[in-house]
Amino acid sequence: MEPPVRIVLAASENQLFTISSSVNFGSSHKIFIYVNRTDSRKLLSDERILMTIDEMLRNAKTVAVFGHVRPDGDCIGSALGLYNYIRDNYPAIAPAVFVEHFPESYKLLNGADRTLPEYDNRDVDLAFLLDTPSFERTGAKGSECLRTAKFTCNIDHHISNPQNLCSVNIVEPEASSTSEVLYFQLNKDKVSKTAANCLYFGIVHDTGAFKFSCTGKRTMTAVGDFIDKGCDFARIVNETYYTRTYKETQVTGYVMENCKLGLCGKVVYAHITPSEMEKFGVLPVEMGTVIDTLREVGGTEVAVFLYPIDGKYKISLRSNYVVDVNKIAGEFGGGGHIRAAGAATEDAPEIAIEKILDLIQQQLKTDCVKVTSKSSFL
Ligand SMILES: [Mn+2]
Repeated sequence: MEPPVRIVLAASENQLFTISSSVNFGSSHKIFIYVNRTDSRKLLSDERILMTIDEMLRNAKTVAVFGHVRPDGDCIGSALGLYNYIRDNYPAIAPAVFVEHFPESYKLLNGADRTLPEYDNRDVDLAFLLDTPSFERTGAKGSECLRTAKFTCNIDHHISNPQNLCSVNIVEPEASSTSEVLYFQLNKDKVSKTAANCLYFGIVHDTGAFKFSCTGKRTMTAVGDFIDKGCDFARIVNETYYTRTYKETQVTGYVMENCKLGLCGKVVYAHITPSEMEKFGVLPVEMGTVIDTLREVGGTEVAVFLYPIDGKYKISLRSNYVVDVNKIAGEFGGGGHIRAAGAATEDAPEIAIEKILDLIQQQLKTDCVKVTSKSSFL
């Protein structure tokens, strides 16, 4: 396998703009890597500023990996994929993965039981920030480490990413997942079955098991490679994506029973209050998949779900074909992707939903009455 070829396209005073042609299967998919030249922390001399992840790892003794707050499948999958890649190929490095609490079902991934919930102030040569588009969204107190580490690297696929957070920023908004971005930056021959399991898991979770429009040819190329490596693909989909705990099943049923349709049936929306969550005995981390069930309502373009978290409401937004929900999340100080985004609000859920419906209405250019029907078992 040939190593990625990186070509410098243009250089300005502050930024070296490069394109990597590591994609060697005829796709027009482009990878842009921004090397932050204002960042004086360097492991390598300036002439060697363009480097692969392997080059970064060869120059580091201590490595830490971070993700975002309330980590999802792609966050954990990419972090553990990198963890296993380092363990398999760089035995002298003991990588530390700092991630917040994640669902029990993710624990079938190798290394999931070795993760640490909070950065412990250790010295770090090389810190990775995965699946995270801002320092505010960094989980496990990682932003402290990203400020002090000798060298930092951000690998992500959020369209809201400013692409200047770290020393090196590998951000591909067109990619299905951070796990996909990461895989094409690694040496494929050095990706083991265990690392492949983690990256496959991340891709499955961010593509809704390959049914969201972010799924691309390259996504499937990666998955084909993982299957060649003996990845446990059937088990991972069944046991992590299509499995819910009993409590999660009950609370999902409750939300479905109370969801409403708006904008002539183009929007399905729901919210749950703190006391209702308490009644079901569920934590915010167990609410992450509710939106995926909500968006299954036929004929809808957008699904909106609000649930309480840290004294505020988390807004989850999903769209199918037309509405840019990243833009709507941006109105609330959040972001994400065009078809999947999130934010937090201090508004009461009814008020926030009213605002969201207005914003969707502007994009759909419909003059429908906002609320058209209430779902009910009657
Ligand atoms: Mn992701």
